[in-house]
Amino acid sequence: MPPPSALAIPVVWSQQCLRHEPGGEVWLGVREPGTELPERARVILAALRAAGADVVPAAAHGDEALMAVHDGDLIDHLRTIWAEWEAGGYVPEHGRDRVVPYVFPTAGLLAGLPMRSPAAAHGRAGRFCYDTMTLIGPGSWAAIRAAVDAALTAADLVAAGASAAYALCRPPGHHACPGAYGGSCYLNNAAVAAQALRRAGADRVAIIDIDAHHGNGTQAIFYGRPDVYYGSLHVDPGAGWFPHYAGYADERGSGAGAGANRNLPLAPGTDDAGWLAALDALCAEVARRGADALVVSLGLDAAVTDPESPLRVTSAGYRAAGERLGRLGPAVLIQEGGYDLDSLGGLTVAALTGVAAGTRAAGLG
Ligand code: SP5
Ligand code: ZN
Repeated sequence: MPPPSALAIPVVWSQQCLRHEPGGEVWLGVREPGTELPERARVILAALRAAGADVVPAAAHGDEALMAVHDGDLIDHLRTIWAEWEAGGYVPEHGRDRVVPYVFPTAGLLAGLPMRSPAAAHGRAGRFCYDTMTLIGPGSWAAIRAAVDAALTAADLVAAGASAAYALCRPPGHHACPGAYGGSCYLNNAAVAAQALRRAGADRVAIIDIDAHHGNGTQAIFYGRPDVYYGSLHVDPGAGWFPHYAGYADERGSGAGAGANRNLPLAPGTDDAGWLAALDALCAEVARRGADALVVSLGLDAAVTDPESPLRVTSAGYRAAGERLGRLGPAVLIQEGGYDLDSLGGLTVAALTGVAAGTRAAGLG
């Protein structure tokens, strides 16, 4: 028996998630060291182990849920582009040791022409990647796919009756769209988990995204669907923040999905009080609409210590958020962003400790 103080939420993990080494990110034309590092997963795992959490290995899953949320040609591209890059000689001939695009087939470039599949790997890269910050190297695919398996394993645990399960996904996923990747994300782990819960029998799934950035990929995947609600609190893209083109309050879903999307953009500098008030509004909407299961995109980058966002949430704020989310229902928690290596472990433990308290208070487990 673990001590009663042990963190009672299983942590799903695969060592493969360490194999993605982006090797930096090209920001405004210059390659920088980047912040989405393997060390992020190491510090989170160490903190959760120290808090007494059980670590469960990610189990291999088939592609069914993945294929339901992403285009097959994006998945094929991610699976094969590194081998093609290597075979194409980009490393020895040009000194390019990662896949990074340079031409993007924007709506303006195509101007009505059909999408092509460029012959050159360096031309094709921009068909699927929408920024220059999301590089691919030799171990990337193994990690990308392992992160999906971790999300699916956590969804299995909740579908089988666990009150909560956390997947330590790396790379993160919420910026990955049906047919495009970016924002340090490749495949959308949270969307795959939500889809798996639907297949396991949940009629209505709610995704709440508390990463500091808007989850434009998750929004895009479910924008026209009424069965998966997406709600996000994030730094206001209109104030100049990534992803710049999505995350505005007037994006409410389309067609059958109208009303099932909610964005609460927050001013830079928002602290615990403002952030939790926004979260309360999202939680109230989910409770009002009803949901059979919850997926949480758990980014820790809203923290005051984080270098990638101007939000000012404390560790106590994350614990309080976890408690609110835990009260809402059985929850699959998916690791998203969070980049300050010194505080990241403690923030994750705080959030999950709150979730465990919330599920206990709600009598869920
Ligand atoms: C999952 C997640 O949190 N993705 C965040 C991606 C947003 N990255 C935006 C990066 C903007 C440029 N970073 C500035 C680096 C300056 N040295
Ligand atoms: Zn983020």
